[in-house]
Formats: sequence, structure tokens, C-alpha cells
Amino acid sequence: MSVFEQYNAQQIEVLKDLDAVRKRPGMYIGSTGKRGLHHLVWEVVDNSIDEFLAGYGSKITVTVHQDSRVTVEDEGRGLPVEEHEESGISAAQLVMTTLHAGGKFNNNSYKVSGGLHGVGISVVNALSENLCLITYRSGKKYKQEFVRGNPQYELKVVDSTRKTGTKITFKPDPEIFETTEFDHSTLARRLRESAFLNKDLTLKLIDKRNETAEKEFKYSGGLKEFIAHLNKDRKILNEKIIYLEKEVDDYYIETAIQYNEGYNERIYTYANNIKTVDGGYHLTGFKSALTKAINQFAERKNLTNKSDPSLKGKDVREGLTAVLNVKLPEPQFEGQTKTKLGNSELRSAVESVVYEFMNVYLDAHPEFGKKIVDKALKAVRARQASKKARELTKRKTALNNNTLPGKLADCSSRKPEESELFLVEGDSAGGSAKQGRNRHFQAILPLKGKILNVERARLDKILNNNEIASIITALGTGIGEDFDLEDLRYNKVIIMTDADVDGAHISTLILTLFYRYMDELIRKGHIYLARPPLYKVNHRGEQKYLYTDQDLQKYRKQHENKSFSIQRYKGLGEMNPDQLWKTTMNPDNRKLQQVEINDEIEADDIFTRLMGSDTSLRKEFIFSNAEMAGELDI
Ligand code: 0RA
Repeated sequence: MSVFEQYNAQQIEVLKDLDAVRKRPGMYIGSTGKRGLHHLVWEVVDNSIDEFLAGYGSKITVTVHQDSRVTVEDEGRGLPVEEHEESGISAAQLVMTTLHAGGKFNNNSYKVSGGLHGVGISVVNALSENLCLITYRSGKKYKQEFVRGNPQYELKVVDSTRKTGTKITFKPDPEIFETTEFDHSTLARRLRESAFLNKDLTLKLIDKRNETAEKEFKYSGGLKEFIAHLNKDRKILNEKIIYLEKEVDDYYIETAIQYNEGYNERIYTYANNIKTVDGGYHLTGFKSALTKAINQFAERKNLTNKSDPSLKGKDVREGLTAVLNVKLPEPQFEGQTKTKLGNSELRSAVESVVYEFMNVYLDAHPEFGKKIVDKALKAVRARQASKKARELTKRKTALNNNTLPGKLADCSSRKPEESELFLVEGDSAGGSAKQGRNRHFQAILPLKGKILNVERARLDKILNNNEIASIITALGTGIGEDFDLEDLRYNKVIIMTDADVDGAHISTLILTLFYRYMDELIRKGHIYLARPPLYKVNHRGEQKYLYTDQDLQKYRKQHENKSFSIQRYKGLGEMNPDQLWKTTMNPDNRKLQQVEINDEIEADDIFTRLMGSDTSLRKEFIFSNAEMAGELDI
């Protein structure tokens, strides 16, 4: 009997599952865009990492082929091959074709796969135009191929072998995905991150689309090397990275800590290799341990006066870079994006381990402790000094217009849902924007020159900067700990600068302010970049605006033997109010780019490089990216 004739209960289940996945792929992999596409790779790699965590194999190789196929090969146990009695279907086929079937067979103690989305390898199969499974197990090499999830033949023995492991090659289905082109740096970044989190595991990336692109990641230092990598462009406060690794009960707790001279804190947390972007109980435990240990150290050493307020969490975390990696048997992921660890046991487990460790560490390294307390005390003073300025920038009521900045040309609407704020480079472009806008829903705030670089100042100084104060006041939300998205006066905040290097720099200064102090604005999708046209072409009185160099190339091709004129816009100021409205502000035909955070670590890296104190890094970055002015995708 062929697999196609087996219309038993099992087969119906399979069809139902594959169908469900193909009908609503977003439910299983988040999206059918780039992110969803890469999710296919993570799903397979996570299964391979599970084998490593269970003690099988120490090398995983990911190969990207010319035609957008991807192969993931590991040295694990391989898929189980025995037959399911009633249906005669192999366990491997069940794992490949039914949702959540992997879990039934696989009970490793710390499981990575199935954590975040819990979808399993069958989802990759269902969303692949074709997939080839090879598994090495009990002396044999087995093979089975699938088309859009449907087996083409039963699992068969094709050879004998001495190795064990799994090799899965899949081609993402172009019927499902908007794009099937994998991004080398996205793959490399994630594999490197997994290597940091799994000491001694080798992850190799081979990119056949570019012969030189072969990378191998293996870190025997684990998180210590992760921190060194994160802080590579920063001025360090404690050369020696603080490192702690401990197993208590069923939990594995690993953390690495280093301070730098900057003012922001970065704590990256993971549970079973999944980045817990929204934190959770492990993070809560970590933070309270650190606050407690440092405050008690300050008291023991008489570094603070009785009258001083105690150092708050955010004070002792100024300049902190930390990674916290926990592994636990049954992780619970909560929240809308399932990126918050919900196991409350982890709070006290992490807190006591980290607290005990830090107590001992601080006593053994009092010089370091003193530096941190000193830095935290400065942060307290800056916070107190900024209190008044913060209150000034927080608009009390929507009707109380006299607190709004004088330069703001507000819109008449009071409904944030329909209102937009344009932050415009320069007074002259600001003037054109004021004349060209639709004053019902579009507000204009012209910004003069460069705003202060928030990467290099504490909050008290930042708030004394006029341009920044007027942005915050216009938005209505307050800043830092006072920030409240509810008070946002415009649902769209649009940064409009010239399409040149200076314009890109100003955009980045504004974005840095949002990213460091009002990050919810970005995360909730309120921040946009306007895209003014680069060229105006004129062919026999017919005018057209072109927004990219590619568009111009295309236009040249289409008008090869015709005569036309090209005007290149050097700045917004060269457009009159009407042109500015038509090309850049009118919602019906403008091009807006929503600013997104693709990857926390990459975003931080970009801002550090662009805005930090190392100017040589900045120059290098701005020049190598000058072409992509307006294409910033943090
Ligand atoms: C189900 C059960 C077991 C392993 C796997 C699936 C498995 C899946 C993938 C995907 C890529 N590499 C993989 N390696 C293993 C457990 C097998 C056992 O208990 O022996």
C-alpha cells in the first residue's frame, strides 16, 4: 500500500495539520516576510541544538545553496525510525508531518526547540516546496523526500553508515513567502549568538552564494566572550569580566557582567536559548540581586551617607552590559510575542545565586565596587537635577497649549489617531512644510542644526538642550522613567531631513534620543522617516519624481533614445511648499519608512558606533553607509 492510499485516521490528521500551516503560516512562524523565512532555519537549528544539549554531537553546519535551499546538518541521534503500529508510518514521518509530534518522542531536559513558537519541524516541511530528510541512525542511512509536506515515498534505507545525525535540506515555498532570499548577516548573527550561549558547540555557516563566506563560531568562554564582543567598541570600566555559572536544582544559571563608561544599560536575557526580549522572572531576580548587593557594599564601606537616598536599580545599572542565560526543564513563555519568561521559580533562584556571588565578588574587588558606587551616585544626582526639567517637558493637559514650544506649528485636530508630527531639518524647509501641510492633521516642528548627542550625556544635560526639550514637549509623553505612551499627541512622528550625509546624521541623532529614552515609540511603530525624492525628471513637459537611484536607472532605460532633463534635489529647501506636499507629505502618494528594531544587539551596535565617543568608528560608518541615507533600518 502506498502512502497515498493510507487514508486512515493518521493520514487525515497529517493532511489537516499541513493544510492548517499552509493556510495560516503567520500563526506558526510569525510572518511570511524575511523574518518568517529565517524562522524556518531557526526551527531546524534549534532541533539540532536540542541534540547537543541532550549530549549528542557538538557541530552543526548550515549551508545556503545558490537556489535558496538551505541544509542543516548535525551529529545528533537522528530522527527515530521505528514504525507506528496501526498506520505503518515511521516515527520520522510522523515528526515531519504532524504538529508537535517531536515532543512525543523527544524529552530532553532542556529543550530549545518548541520553546518560542513550539511549532516543530513539520511546519518547516509544510512551508517548503520540497524537503529532503536524511537521518543516520543505528548503522543505517535513511532518506525521505517531501513536496509541500507530502511524503513522496516512505522512509527508506539508502546506505549503511557508522555515524549518527540528521541532514535536512529544504527549499522555502515561493507560493508562501514574499521573498525566499536568505540574508547572510542575519544567519551569521544568530548562529554566533547561539554559539555564545552554548559553550563549546560549533556552528558553521557555509554560503555557497559567495565562496569566501564561510564562518565558524565556537566559544569555549561562553558568555564571557559574548560580553567582550558586545563591549568591543566601548570604554571599559572593569577590564576583567565578571562571570558566574551555576546549576541549582533543575536550573542552569549563567551570567556575565561588565561595566563601561557610557550611560545606558544593556541586559540581554535568554531562557533555553530563546531571547526573552520582554524579560521575565529571571531578569527581575537578576536586577534585585544586583541592586541589593551594590547597596549593601556601599553601606559596608561607608561610601554613602545616612542622608543619601539608596541607590536605585537604574542607578547601579548605568553603564552595565550583562547577559543572563538560564536553562530550565519546562519554560513558559508569556506575553503577546511569547518573549517573556513566566516561570516564577526562576526569580528567587536567580536572585539568590547572583546576590551571593556579587557579595563575595565586591568584597574581593573593592576598587571595582567603589567605581560602580561612584558612578551610581553621579547617576542619582543627575536624576535629581533633571527632575524639574522633566516636569517642564511633561505637558499637563491637552488643552493647556501655552506649554507647547513656540516653534511648533500644531495641527488643529486633537485626535492622536489622525495626527502627525513632522520633525523637519532646518528653518527654511520647516517654513515650506508649514505652508505646504494639511493643517488639520499635520503639525510641524522645525529643528535648527544638530540636536545634542544623547549617547554622550546624562539626562539632566540632555533636557537642557532646547531642541530636545521642544521635541519632548511637542510629543507630550515625557521622557525616561516618566514616559507614558498614553499621552502621545501624534500617532505618527515623521523625521524629515535632507537626503544627504548631514540629513542622515540628524535623523540618527533624533533616532538615538528615541531609542535610548523613549524606545516604546519605536517598538510600537510610531516613528517614520520621510523619503523626499532624489530627482525630478522632465520629458516633453511631463514631470516625474524619482525616489531612488535604481528608479533613475530604470527611467534612463525606458527613455533611452529620448531627451529628458534631470534635476537632482540636494535638500528639502529646493522644493517649494506645493512640491514638498505632493512628493513627501501627502499621505496619498508619499513614501514613508517605518523604523523598526530588527535585532536588539545590532541596533545597539549601530547607535554606539554612530553616536559614541569613538569618532573614527562614526566616520567609517557614515561614509560606508552614505548611500543608504534614509534607508536606516535599526
Ligand atoms: C524526534 C525525536 C528525537 C530527535 C529528533 C526528533 C530530532 C529532530 C531533529 C531535527 C534536526 N535534527 C534533529 N535531531 C533529532 C529523539 C530521538 C531519540 O530519542 O533517540
